[in-house]
This record gives sequence, structure tokens and C-alpha cells, in this order.
Amino acid sequence: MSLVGAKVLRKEDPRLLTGTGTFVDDLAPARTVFAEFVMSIEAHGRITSIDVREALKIDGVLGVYTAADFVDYPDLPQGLPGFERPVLARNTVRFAGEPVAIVVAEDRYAAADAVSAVYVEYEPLPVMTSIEAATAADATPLFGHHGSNVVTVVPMLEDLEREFERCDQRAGLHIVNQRCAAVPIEPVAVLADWKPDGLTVWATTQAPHHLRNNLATWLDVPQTTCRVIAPDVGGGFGSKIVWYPEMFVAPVLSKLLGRPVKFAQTRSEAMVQMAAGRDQVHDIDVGFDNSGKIKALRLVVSQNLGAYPDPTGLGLAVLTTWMAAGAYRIPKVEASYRTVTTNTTPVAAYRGAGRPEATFSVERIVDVVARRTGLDPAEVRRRNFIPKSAFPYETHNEAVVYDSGDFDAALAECLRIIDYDAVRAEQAERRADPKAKLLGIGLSCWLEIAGFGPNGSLEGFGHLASWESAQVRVMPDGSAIVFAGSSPHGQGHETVFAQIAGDELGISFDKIQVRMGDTATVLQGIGTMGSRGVATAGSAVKVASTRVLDRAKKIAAHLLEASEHDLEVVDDAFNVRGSPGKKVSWADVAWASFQPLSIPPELQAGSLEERLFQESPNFSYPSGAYACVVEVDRDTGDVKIIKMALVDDCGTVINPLLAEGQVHGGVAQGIAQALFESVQYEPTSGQPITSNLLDYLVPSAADIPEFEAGRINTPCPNNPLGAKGIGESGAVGAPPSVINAIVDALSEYGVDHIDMPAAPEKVWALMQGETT
Ligand code: MCN
Repeated sequence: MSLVGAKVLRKEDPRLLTGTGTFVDDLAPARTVFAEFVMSIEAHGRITSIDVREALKIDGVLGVYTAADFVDYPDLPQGLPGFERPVLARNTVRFAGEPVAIVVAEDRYAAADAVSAVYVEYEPLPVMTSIEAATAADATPLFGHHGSNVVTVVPMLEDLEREFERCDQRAGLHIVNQRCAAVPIEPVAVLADWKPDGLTVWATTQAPHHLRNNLATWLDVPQTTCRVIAPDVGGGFGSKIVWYPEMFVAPVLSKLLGRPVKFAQTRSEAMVQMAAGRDQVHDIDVGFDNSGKIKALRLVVSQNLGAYPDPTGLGLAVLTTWMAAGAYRIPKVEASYRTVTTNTTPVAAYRGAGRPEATFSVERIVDVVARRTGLDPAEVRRRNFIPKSAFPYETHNEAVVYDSGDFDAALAECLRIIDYDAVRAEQAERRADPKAKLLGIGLSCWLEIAGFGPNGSLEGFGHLASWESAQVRVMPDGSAIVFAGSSPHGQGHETVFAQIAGDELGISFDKIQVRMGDTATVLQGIGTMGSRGVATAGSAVKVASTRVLDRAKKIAAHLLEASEHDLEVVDDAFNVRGSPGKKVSWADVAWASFQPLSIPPELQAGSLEERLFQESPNFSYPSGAYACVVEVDRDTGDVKIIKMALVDDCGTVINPLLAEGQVHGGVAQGIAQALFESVQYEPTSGQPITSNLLDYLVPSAADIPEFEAGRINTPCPNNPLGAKGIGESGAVGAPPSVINAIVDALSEYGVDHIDMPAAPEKVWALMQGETT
């Protein structure tokens, strides 16, 4: 039986579920000391003095360091020229929570005491937390020399007004896609140990090689003496691709003190220091005819970047504009964006990174078209879908060529699972009864861009390149090790890469080990982001395994005195087809591969090893159809999700169990954005008011409904596995399905739109005829 496609249990679970995993904060080399940041209490201000005298008197405190101690070091890597972020605030603070000083002490308690004994004085400056405030005519620029808070602008080529005028109807929405916090289970942690023979850094990162490359440059040391290890990492959702000051400061302090230095964020620190996601404002307009055919679409995007433009943060609006038209064939599409700095925590990639924002707007406006034309939302989607026959499909942006998909089939399967007609019938019944709870059904026929990607796609985000690496090595006993350049944080790469290698090599799953996340054992890697792990690293594993197998077959053929073309691998052995019993075990072949006298002359000893840097000609474009049924309480505005149908197309599925788990996690985050989560700042002071999990509402399992999943399979033509990403799909597809369902339920109140999160008070206010 093929391992690819099988519901194999995760290799990593025995250690993770029994608490025997190793996370950064579990590590405690001898003589480790602890670092804590003094964070700015002002969102915008000039630092006039920092008094560390009291802090230095506290028992166990080894030092307090400020920007003045880092004058010989550059700012964080890959900052946009003119907007660079210093490792510790220099003269000016630009968001509440920005590190101003760092304390090092023998234990975390002394460090925490010392933090409260550092006195920083500020001269407050005007605070702007929103795009609107930061772009007001009298707004104070965060980076004075730039003269404005607008960082980048990509204008529209044509405003499409003429196109709209030619259409039977037009409609528009103003949409706020609110800021969300990443909230991985494990906040950011770093342990740096600078020894005379080199530096080792253990970090909660999604991209250890990216960190190693940049850290070595930053410290001006050879990469050979700079090792970065990402041990078990407890989630990241994109926020662990980002540079954080502690990654750079901790190694310097370790060198200075001659001790390992550890920094581990608390949850409240993470809520103000870890990069946040989304925070876009959209104006979307469409022109359409009375039959529901959309003729033109215009999307204007504004991105709040927070205080310091992050390389991935700058890319979010790009991805949003790329994906503006979603799954639809729209003759004219125009999109523009601008990015803006504000006095808030920096914004960066967060599960979906730019695609959920695009999907939300296009899926909302399609529902508005349905409402205006009196057509069913499913029918409007069908009338506008890109047909299966149109792939590869060139979009309005030359960088974006959709690879494959079958949107009609996905929608049909979704409607079947949710029993669409029955839900509509029940809705009609309830509408006749003023005491009944409102019922709504929402669709989302989403499409996203994943599998980053073709050369050039990650370089813009400061990465070395866009390939991914794998090395496959057969041990002398016939077991195998796979080294992969991706570095997972919950996705299950150990399992899926072993499945792929096992299938190609014909070695049993249990005999394959997968190693990742250590720059000393993996030559180069890019990392886990943009739902690329399977499409890129998985493909590298497949191709490298095939090449190793080809050489193993030559050795087996030599040993069996048979033709390599007659061999097949079954149950860890090479059999000669048609000659039962004529076989040699993988173990014997592997052993022979190290004995020059036992291998064919064209091979060298140790040749059952292959390293590969797999490039992709294009991204992958996962798609799907989700349906959500909600019940809304007329008296309280409370929204309850009754059921959800989730149909995904991620091409070849490596492990259905894990793929489904990814969808569940992503959908839970999508529901969280739709109903619960929103990072809030007090607008005049810039103080974060959702900086703990009492104020920032993360849903619990009880808030997440049962899902019923279905699957469509259109293989991706751009990688040898035919796999598309699925890691972000749920977060892309879920929010519009939930909000469309709520708006559908509220339609009898004339409600056209509700911004996320659809909190009960907001829903209730709309039912009272108020605007929110
Ligand atoms: N998979 C599969 N078949 C496919 C595609 C994927 O079986 N065709 C399964 C595999 O188990 C694979 C996983 O899904 O390990 C995710 O694969 P892929 O879509 O290639 O995505 P990546 O491995 O690159 O993971 C990154 C993606 C992103 S960008 C975010 S954000 C994210 C996510 O995955 N953050 C996560 N999933 C997460 N899951 C957890 N638990 N924690 C996070 O922080």
C-alpha cells in the first residue's frame, strides 16, 4: 500500500503528547542567565533619560543594557531604508511595548525585579494607531525624515469608472479587516551560547537558516561558527519568520558575559511584541449585469504596517492585490495599495498573509451582487467561476497564473454536504416565525496562493532564494535519514516527509528518520511559510529519494546479477520481477554500498545519498468551497455556528489525517477572526487594551463547531508530487463563510455588511437599525 495518501499517525506525537518534546525554554545549559526587556510604556515619544542605577543594585543582576551598548551593531536586518528598526529603541519609541533596555540576571525573578527598577523618561509625541490617523493632513511622521507615514504606494493603472458606468448595476463595500494577534502556544524564546569555538542559538523560528545567515552577517562572524537550532517549536502562524531584537541581542550579551543567555517571552509580552496580522482597510467595487455576471472589479487596499515595516508585512498588500479576483473570471480587474506606519506593534505574515483579506472582500462582494440581482449566492458564484477548462489561467497580474482547480465541483460537493436546499427551506420557515432564531447560510468559494514558490518569490522578503532543500541518506543497515531545509512548527513534516521517502525508496516508514531545524546538519534551507513545505521540501524529498533508489537498484542488480530494470522494491527488499525468491534486502544493498568491492565500478562507496535544491516553476493555488450555517439570537445578537462544510482541493494529499488537521486549525483561526478576535489600542495614547487572553478573546474548543469535510483533487502541475499547500487554507476560506452567513441571517433587517469580529453587541446594534 502506498504511504502517500495514507492516514499515518504522526511520528512527532509520542514525544509531543507525553511532554518529552524539547522547546527552547526547556533547555538550560550550565550557568544560563536570563534576560528581560524594559518595554516602552509610551506608544510614541522621545527618550529623555534612562536611569539604571537602582536596577543594578538588585541581587543577581549582571547588567542593564541600552541602545548605547549596541552602537557598534547594525539595526535589525532587511529594514526598509529609512525605516530601520534598532535592536533597542534609540532616542525614539514608536509603539507601546518596544524594547528600550535589556536586563540580564542570574534568574528570571531578579531580572523581572530589575526591569521595574529601570526608570525611563519620555517626552510624548502625538500618537497614531490607525491608517486614518497616520495619514491625516496634520499627522506627525513616525520617521521624520520621510515626511509622511505612507511607506509604499502602488497606484491603479485605470480607475474603471467607465467600465462601471457600462454595467447594469454597481455595488461597493468599505471593509475593515481587523488586526489579529498570532497567539502561538509557545511565545518567542531564544537561548544564545557564545563559546570560544562558536555561537549556538536555539530559537523559536520558522526559518533557522535565514536566521543563521543574517545573524552571522550582523555579528560579522563566519557562518561556520554560527549555528542556529529550531528545536520543537510550538506554533508560529507566520509570526516566527519575523526578526525580533532578542535574536540579535542575546548572542551579544552571551559573548559579553561568557554565559548562555536565555530570553523567553511571557504571554502578555508576546501580545505586544510579537508581530500581528491582517489590519487592512479595503474599498471594493464591482460592476455587474442583471444576470449576475461581474464585469469589472476594483480593490483599493490600505495596510497598517505598525511601527516598523517588516519585510513580510510589506508583502501582505501585494498578495492581497494579486488575489483580488479570487476564483472568478472578471474581464477587468484593477487593484492598488498603500502601506502606512502607525504607533502599533509591527504587522507581518499571519496565517494566510494577504490572501484571507482578498478572499474576504471578494467573497463578500459576490454576496452583495447576489442580493442586488435577486439570485442565489451559489448561482452567482457558478456564473462567474473560472471554468476548469481555463487552466492555466492568467489573472490580472502577470505574476499570478492559477495552475488548476475545479470550482464548480467543489461548490457542488459543499452544497451536497451542507444540504443547502434543506437549510434554505428551514430558513424560509423560520422567517415566517418572528420568535424563531434567525438562520443564515454563507458560502465562500476561496482560492489562495501557496507553495512559495518560483525563483524570486521569497527573495523580496529578504530570503536567500525560493527553492527548498532535502538530503536523503541511506544508513549501512538499510534505514534512512531525510534532512530537510524546511523547519516545521506543528505541521507534521517528520511524518509526511517519511511517507514520501518511504514510498520512493521502498523502505518502511518506521525505518525513516527526518531531521530539520539545525543549520549544522542541513546545509541550507529556506523555511516553513506560505504553505510551501510539502510542495517544495516534500518534492525535494521525493526527487532525492528517487535518485538514491536508482543507484541502489544498480547495486542490487550487481549483487543479484540481474538487470536493474527488472527490479522492484517490496517490503524493504529488491526482487527480480518474474523470478520469485531472487531478491536482496535493502539492508544488504545498503551495507554493500559502503564496500567498494561489492558495487558496480561506476559507483563510489557511500553513494546512497543525494542532496537536492528543488526549484518550482510556479506557485500552487489551493482552492475550496466552505459553507457555514449560523443561528442568530434576535434578543442578544449572539451568533452560534450550527454546522460547517469544508471542501478543500490541495491536489495530491500526502496524509489526509494531517491535511484535515491543518484545515481544522486554520478554520478555527478563521472563525476566531470572524467572531472573536481583534487587537485594540486606545487611539489617543496608543496603549494596547487587548494584551492578555482575558481581553483578547481566543475561542476555545467549545466555540468551534463540528466540521464535515469533503475533498476535490486537481493535482498541481508545478511540482513532482502534484501537491498544493493546505496549511493556510482554513484561515483563508472560513471568515467570509461565517460573515456571509450572519449577513444572510440579518438580511430581513436590511443589513448589507458587518465588519469582523461579529460580536453580539455589533450584531444586536445592526438589528436595531444602528450603524456599527
Ligand atoms: N499536507 C498534506 N498534503 C498536502 C499539503 C499538506 O498532507 N498536499 C499536510 C502535511 O501534513 C503538511 C501540512 O499539511 O505537513 C502543511 O503543509 P503545507 O500546506 O505544505 O504547509 P507548510 O508545511 O509550509 O506549513 C506552513 C503553513 C503556514 S504558512 C502556517 S502560517 C501554519 C501552517 O502551515 N502555521 C501553523 N500550519 C500550522 N500548523 C500548526 N500546528 N501551527 C502553526 O503555527
